Amino acid sequence: MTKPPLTVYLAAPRGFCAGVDRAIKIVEMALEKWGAPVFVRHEIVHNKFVVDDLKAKGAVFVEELDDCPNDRPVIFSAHGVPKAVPAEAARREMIYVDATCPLVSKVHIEAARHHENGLQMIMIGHAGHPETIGTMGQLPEGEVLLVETVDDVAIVEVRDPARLAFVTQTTLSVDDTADIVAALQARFPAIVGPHKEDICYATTNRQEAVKAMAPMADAMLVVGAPNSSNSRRLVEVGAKAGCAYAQLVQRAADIDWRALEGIATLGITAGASAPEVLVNEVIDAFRDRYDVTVELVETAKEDVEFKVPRVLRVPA
Ligand code: 0CM
Ligand code: SF4
Repeated sequence: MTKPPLTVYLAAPRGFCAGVDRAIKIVEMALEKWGAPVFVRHEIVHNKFVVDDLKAKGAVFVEELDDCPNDRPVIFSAHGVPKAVPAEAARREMIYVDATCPLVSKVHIEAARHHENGLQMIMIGHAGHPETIGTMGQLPEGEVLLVETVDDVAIVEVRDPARLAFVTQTTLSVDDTADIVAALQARFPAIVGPHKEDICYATTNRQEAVKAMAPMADAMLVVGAPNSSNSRRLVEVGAKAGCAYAQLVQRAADIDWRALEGIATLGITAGASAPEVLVNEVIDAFRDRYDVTVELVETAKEDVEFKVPRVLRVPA
């Protein structure tokens, strides 16, 4: 039986970013250095496949430091942690390694600097996301106000409108965040902040590629996890850019074949925490059913790399 033709538009850049790559390597290095078990506070990156692979090598994933014994090393995830977490680990004399992405650490430093200058902080982010919890946790309780939407900006109660600064989560929608920043600047003209926002290069580039790909595709799949903020934003960006069906899939088994009946073009991308093997698994599943031609939709080239410490040092 002949297979129907399908053009697959493959977004570039897609998949692993420099921060994810570094965080995974840090866990692997810790396992080599200290042997199993090594504890990891929170999923090192938001991907079950990555986590399961590290579990098989001897990593133990927990949500809180309280769930770790004193005498085994613990690694903090790429999303960052409140200041109280390393402080507690030090108090318990634990070996800990911080795998926070340097681009998240940069936001932590910004927030601390504004606070030292006497400015009240507003964070644009999603409530409950570990990165938001980590960034807000750089300052004393109650010092950072969270806004999630333009509507929140209208009701946020600040100490002094003349002494304000903002930071953002790194994995937000570029367009939605621009609207929130504009609303903040309209209500608080003196507010201080980054040039645009703190969204990272990887988030920005993956959204740009989706914007180029989505209008050409009958349907679009984003390989990524439901708890991955940057992956979920890619689905939203795809739908907003005009793709009639944009869906998140963790791997090939999640594909809803019935929903895809009759398509002639398909866009595929992957969140910053999704390994390329899962992208290939999804493409292969389409090859089983269609005569697939792959076309790359490349909107940027990335060469960002973050150094992994050569030796994992135990904090003094
Ligand atoms: O922040 P997000 O939920 O997108 O995390 P992730 O693990 O899916 O992606 C990488 C990162 C960071 C910080
Ligand atoms: Fe760092 Fe951005 Fe990757 Fe998050 S998505 S780990 S901020 S490079």
